[in-house]
Amino acid sequence: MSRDMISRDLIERDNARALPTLKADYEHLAAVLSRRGVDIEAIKAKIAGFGVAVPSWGVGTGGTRFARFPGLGEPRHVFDKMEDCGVIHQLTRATPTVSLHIPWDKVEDVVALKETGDALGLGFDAMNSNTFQDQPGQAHSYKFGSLTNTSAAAREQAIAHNVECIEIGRKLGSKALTVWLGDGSNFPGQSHFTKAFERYLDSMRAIYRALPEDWRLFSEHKMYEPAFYSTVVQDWGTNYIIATELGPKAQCLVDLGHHAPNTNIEMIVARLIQFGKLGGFHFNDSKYGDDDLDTGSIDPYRLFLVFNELADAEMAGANGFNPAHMLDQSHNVTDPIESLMVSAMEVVRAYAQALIVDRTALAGFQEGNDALMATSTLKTAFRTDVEPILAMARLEAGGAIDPVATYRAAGYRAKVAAERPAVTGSGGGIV
Ligand SMILES: [Mn+2]
Repeated sequence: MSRDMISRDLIERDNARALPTLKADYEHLAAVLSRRGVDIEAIKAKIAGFGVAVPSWGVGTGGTRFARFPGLGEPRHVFDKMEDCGVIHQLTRATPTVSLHIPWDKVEDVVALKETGDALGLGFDAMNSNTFQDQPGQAHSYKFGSLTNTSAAAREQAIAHNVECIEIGRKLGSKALTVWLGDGSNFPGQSHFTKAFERYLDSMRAIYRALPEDWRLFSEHKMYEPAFYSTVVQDWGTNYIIATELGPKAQCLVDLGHHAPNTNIEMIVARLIQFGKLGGFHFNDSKYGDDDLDTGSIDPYRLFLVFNELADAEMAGANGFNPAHMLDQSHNVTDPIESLMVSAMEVVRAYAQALIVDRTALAGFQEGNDALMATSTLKTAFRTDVEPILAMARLEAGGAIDPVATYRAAGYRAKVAAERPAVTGSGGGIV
């Protein structure tokens, strides 16, 4: 039995109040789906088995390059972050793992961290390394790059840091390392594209060699920022080359915000699936750039279209298909716990909508070149309000029918605000 962050009595009281309406909605949706040949219980079972990882850095308030406006009761260290993640999972039952960031989450006692996760019912998803900023006292600066730095000593230091992340992750039960770096250039001519990429590949080969047998190495591409002229791992093409060059344990990580506006991300996802190189996701949403807004808050249809590809691959039994699902967001104007709960539910919602797409009909319309009916088939699924499935799955797993309402009723933020004095530099960040 997991340690409760929110009173079980409160959850049960709130749920009891909401249950009659949920039951009626669920029965209605069951009838609607049944007419389409969809078994609601089968969809609910898949939803119950689905999880998305919470990024440890997401439970602190983020910021922009202009300012950061701290929230109340922000986590002071990784143990506080784990408790906030425990709240999210207890209420949504959709976030069974946490994705840690080193060194922001580095602790002396890794065993205690593992035990905290166990007590809260939380596992550890991919480890994230950080060579995009200098740490106090480090010998070599990353101002001009890390894994691609022209200095061999700086590159060695960056490699050693990634290997350390693997070692910490092993003790926690993680099975993957995500590498994102800001290496690139701000001026034409500043960096030799080919030499920089050769250095990158050599560094990543050294990290790959340190991977345990059952681990995966995710490389994450990003078009620009912090480098504004060129970025070494700038797009999925370069990312695919990396994963192919390194070997079978290397796969590509797709952060939805790391593309040019209007990029057809779902098509990138399909390509990576086809060639066994889709490692996983950082979910978020954006209007202009790497905005790190809440998942599904701007373009929920795009999120659905991404999941349409994922559900298609899952049902087709695509070779090597096992993507990691993680959130990667920065919360500036909301309570991060509320944003992460809502975002996790948006991810699950997109998955549920994708599961009810009539794939037999869609395939027929595609073969027959019936564009209108093909796209209508997707829209029919997208327009379906699947909330009763999500809510019933949460309820049956011990979560809240309405997680935000129950969270607010619990007064958790006020409670931790009293316990946690405001601190700066707790590692809330934008990655
Ligand atoms: Mn990311």
